[in-house]
Amino acid sequence: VQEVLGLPAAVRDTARCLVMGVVNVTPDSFSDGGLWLDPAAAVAHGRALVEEGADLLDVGGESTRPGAHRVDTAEELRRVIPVVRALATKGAVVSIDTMRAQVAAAALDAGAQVVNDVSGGQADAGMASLVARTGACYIAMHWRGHSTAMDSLAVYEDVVTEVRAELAERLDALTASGVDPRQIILDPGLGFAKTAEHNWRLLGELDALAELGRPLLVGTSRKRFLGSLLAAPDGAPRPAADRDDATAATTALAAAKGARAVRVHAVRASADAVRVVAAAACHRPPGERRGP
Ligand code: PMM
Repeated sequence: VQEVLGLPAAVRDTARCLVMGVVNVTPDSFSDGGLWLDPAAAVAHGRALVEEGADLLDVGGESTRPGAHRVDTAEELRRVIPVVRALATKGAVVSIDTMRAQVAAAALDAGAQVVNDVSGGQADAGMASLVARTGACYIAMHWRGHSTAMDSLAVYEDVVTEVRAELAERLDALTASGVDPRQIILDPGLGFAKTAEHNWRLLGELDALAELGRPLLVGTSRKRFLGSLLAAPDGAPRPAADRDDATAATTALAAAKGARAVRVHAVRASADAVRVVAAAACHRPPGERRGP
């Protein structure tokens, strides 16, 4: 297992693909908006995800669905900090899904151990120095702009080459700001300035991104490309809440390609899938064992 600084030992030493369960404390996330806005409900949901096999929980207070408008910092803090504190106090490994250094700092103070920044440090100039100073594990996602603009930014000559180059630039910029590269997990950012075609290419060519030398986290859960794949005969996309079986299938694909972690809303099936992949990997003939 590639070393990741800032992760607690229990997670760091788990060799199989890790499962990150999503706790969205938002009124407007595309698949579960409004369900866990009440802090007590969010905390209960997080604990249920741990029971189902989540290795860590990703708490977010700002929706990043295409077209979403930003919430202000005070509101984001109000949503996430009590939930982070309660889950961390109960022993969960908590990741804070935020683009804001101020929110990340408050969450780390409240017990979070991972910062998941969908902007990879581009939305807030203070993020890299916070991560450098605290030594926290940092998930840097491929990102080309805020949700209001992202569909128009989904233009690539060759998506794998360009995402790889743009993630390499992020790695360099973060490292130049004092972040230890061993703190960083990279994420291709499926669905963020990506069409369905782009998402499938990236999922199929994770090995090209792994060449950057850092572990990868992949987020496919309930995303639009699964809705369109599974559309009804009349063309209506499969509703978000009915995309969990397909999500588990993508978890198996990502884990088999060596992803270090997946980020999912429905944990149980993906927790099973990563174990299936790990068992299959260790029963390959000697010499062929690699990956997860
Ligand atoms: N996707 C969403 C939110 N946060 N973070 C990472 N690192 N990777 C992702 O793919 C990702 C993310 C969007 O999904 P949501 O609205 O269901 O949380």
